[in-house]
Amino acid sequence: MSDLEKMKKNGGPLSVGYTFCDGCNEAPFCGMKFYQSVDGIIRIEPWPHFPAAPLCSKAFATVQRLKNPGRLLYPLKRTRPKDAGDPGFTRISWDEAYDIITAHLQQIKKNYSPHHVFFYVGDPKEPRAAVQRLAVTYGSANYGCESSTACRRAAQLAELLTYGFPTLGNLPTDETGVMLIWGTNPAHSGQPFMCHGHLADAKDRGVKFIVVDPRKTPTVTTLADIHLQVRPGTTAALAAGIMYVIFKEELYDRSFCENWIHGLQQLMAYVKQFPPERVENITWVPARKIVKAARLYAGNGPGGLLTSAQGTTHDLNATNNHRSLLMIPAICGYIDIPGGIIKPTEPLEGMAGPWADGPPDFSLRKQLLAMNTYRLDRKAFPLWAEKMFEVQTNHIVEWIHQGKIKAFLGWGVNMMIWPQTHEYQEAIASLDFSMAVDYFYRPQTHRFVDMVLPAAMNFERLAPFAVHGRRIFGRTPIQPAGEAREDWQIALEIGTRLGYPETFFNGDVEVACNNILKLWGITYDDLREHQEEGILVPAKGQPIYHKYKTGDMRPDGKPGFNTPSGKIEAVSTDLERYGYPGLPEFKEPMQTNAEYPLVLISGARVPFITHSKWREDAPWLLELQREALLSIHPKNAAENNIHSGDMVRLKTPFGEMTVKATSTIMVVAGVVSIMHGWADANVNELIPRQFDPVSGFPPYKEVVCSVAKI
Ligand SMILES: Nc1nc2c(c(=O)[nH]1)N[C@H]1C(S)=C(S)[C@@H](COP(=O)(O)OP(=O)(O)OC[C@H]3O[C@@H](n4cnc5c(=O)[nH]c(N)nc54)[C@H](O)[C@@H]3O)O[C@H]1N2
Ligand SMILES: Nc1nc2c(c(=O)[nH]1)N[C@H]1C(S)=C(S)[C@@H](COP(=O)(O)OP(=O)(O)OC[C@H]3O[C@@H](n4cnc5c(=O)[nH]c(N)nc54)[C@H](O)[C@@H]3O)O[C@H]1N2
Ligand code: SF4
Ligand SMILES: [Mo]
Repeated sequence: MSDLEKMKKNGGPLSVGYTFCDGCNEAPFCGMKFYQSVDGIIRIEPWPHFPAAPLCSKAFATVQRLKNPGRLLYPLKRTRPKDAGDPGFTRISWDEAYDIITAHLQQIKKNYSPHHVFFYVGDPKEPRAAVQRLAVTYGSANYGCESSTACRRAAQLAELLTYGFPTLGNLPTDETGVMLIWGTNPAHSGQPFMCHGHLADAKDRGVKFIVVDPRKTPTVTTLADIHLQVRPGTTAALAAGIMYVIFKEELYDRSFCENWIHGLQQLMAYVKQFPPERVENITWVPARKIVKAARLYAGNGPGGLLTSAQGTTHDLNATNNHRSLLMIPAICGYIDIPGGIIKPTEPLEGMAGPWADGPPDFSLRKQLLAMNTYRLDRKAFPLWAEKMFEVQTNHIVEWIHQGKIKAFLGWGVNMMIWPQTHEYQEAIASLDFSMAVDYFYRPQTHRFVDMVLPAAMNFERLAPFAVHGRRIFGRTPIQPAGEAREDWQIALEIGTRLGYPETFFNGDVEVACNNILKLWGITYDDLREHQEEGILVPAKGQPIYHKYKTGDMRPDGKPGFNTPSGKIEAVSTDLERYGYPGLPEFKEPMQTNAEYPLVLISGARVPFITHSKWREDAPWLLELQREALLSIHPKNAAENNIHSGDMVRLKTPFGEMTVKATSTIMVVAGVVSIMHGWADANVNELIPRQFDPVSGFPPYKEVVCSVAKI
């Protein structure tokens, strides 16, 4: 008897359904199977056959979130002025909401230009393809997202400049001898089975691990043979020190380097300035450990890499820090070999990068490119604007004050993402019109907008479907609560009302999904027919390696890497073209001093919180941590007479706040760490509006600070 039959027999659930978890904003997501009775969804479990299976605490909490009585259920319109304190939001109909939005969009287009409307999607990535289509069709080049503000894109830019293809590294394979894990803690931030479980299996197989992190994370304690407990923001110096040893001891892959690295001699000359003893002074990592790590990595190939979307790019040297660590596997010749860093041979045709961004034809990438000259970030971050589809949003304050933006349309917006948050809140509040689509009313964001629209949750939506490798899965939504609508539906309906019913499929999300699925000759009905196992779009052949030799790395089919020189670029010709230094140079991070003796890492993930989400959304999770906690090393705690549970004043040169401290050896002495996203302890008010000159990223993990008991 199946589980379902057993439950039915006991008067249990009546139907099963399938959806994806959106708990950590990952896309692709983890699959969940749910059981529904007359009381709604009463049970979830991992979706059998789904590639990302065991679910974490957040996935189970999505059931409590679904039933949360505090959910947004109707469109809301502001009735009081922005400075009134209480916005006086009142319920309106969807018709009225759309009338207001389209009237503003049409007027701004007429009086200014379509580029004066800024379209934005936060970290919840599912709305992206539809919103990008909306922005481009309306005619705005100014579409940005959380990834182009503070997350994946700076690392991606570094990868494109250096390797010519995007990669955060790979999970180890049977061939891998050693892994370099740099600035990521997948034990807390990654999908449980997809990531940390695979690493633990590799450890059992005998793969060696080097983990670089200022904190003693569970990734360190479960995996590391060598832990390099680095001073935050000094990646380029540590990487140079490791390369110093690899070159000096001739452990590098000479033939690969000579044939495939552009600027090899300059790199060798540059890293000569970084003997391990000097690097120890800069990075706090003992010289002997640097030597040991270099020998372990270069001597036990093939070596893999796993690095972060953000651990090494939240500082003022973001691009070069990330570029420098990418050069370590490169000089060892670990690129595109079995067990090393691999560019997929046949990614699903039609996909450009992460699935959430949608296929180029659907997201209208060509049209977006054609409008490139109207992008607001071109002046401040020209190389970024050339390489990245999304606008770097951190200068939005200036653009609003200069009258270059008149309206802001956002899905999944959290204004606390920005450093000196209040400046963004005030700027967005001053616009002619702004709106945000969300699950909950978030005062820290919604107090500053004109309209808040209710989004259907993961169980309640059909779009988007999921793509894992070459396998595609659909879902079976339940009726949304109240008048909540799918993110895609909202974007498609706005587009339809703007006068483009065909482009927006008359607001029908299934027709929109079918428009994409036809790329692979299937429909949503086919996905329903193959509900549990999904549909595999077969590859034409076996994976191939050394694609830089075969011409499979470049769109023009010529041998080499997809960079201007055709080689991995130690010296980036693109950076030089824009007047930046070509080498991944080290830049001293902010200096501690008597007033600010500690370094602040903000945003190290905890397993049961995602950014600004998951506090009151699901009280089950709130039980695990009720308030913001500042981790401080016992030595620093003792120096300041601080005990776990004490309230302390955390101060940087840019702001201060009160927070509870916890004394732990998880952080290295000299560093304190706190999660971002707490509305009543928003650490980003303590971060300055200073930016890496290439990527425009803020220094979330670099700022100096002091901590005093109150
Ligand atoms: N100090 C510091 N700041 C950081 C970071 C750090 O490490 N340190 N990390 C940065 C990084 S990497 C990231 S990715 C960003 C986080 O990016 P944010 O965009 O801040 O992410 P969230 O807070 O998860 O989500 C934003 C809002 O989306 C809503 N939401 C959730 N799901 C959906 C959905 O499906 N549809 C809609 N319409 N709304 C939804 C949530 O309720 C929430 O209000 O923060 C960045 N900021
Ligand atoms: N539970 C949960 N999961 C999440 C998220 C979440 O908010 N909660 N967010 C999702 C998102 S949007 C993202 S981008 C990913 C992020 O995923 P990860 O990048 O793995 O995030 P963290 O777990 O914070 O790991 C980053 C590590 O970098 C370290 N670090 C800080 N500064 C430096 C430095 O200068 N050098 C080095 N080497 N390390 C440094 C920190 O101590 C931290 O342990 O997680 C995703 N998954
Ligand atoms: S790792 Fe957890 S929160 Fe993230 S998608 Fe999977 S189950 Fe959901
Ligand atoms: Mo992120």
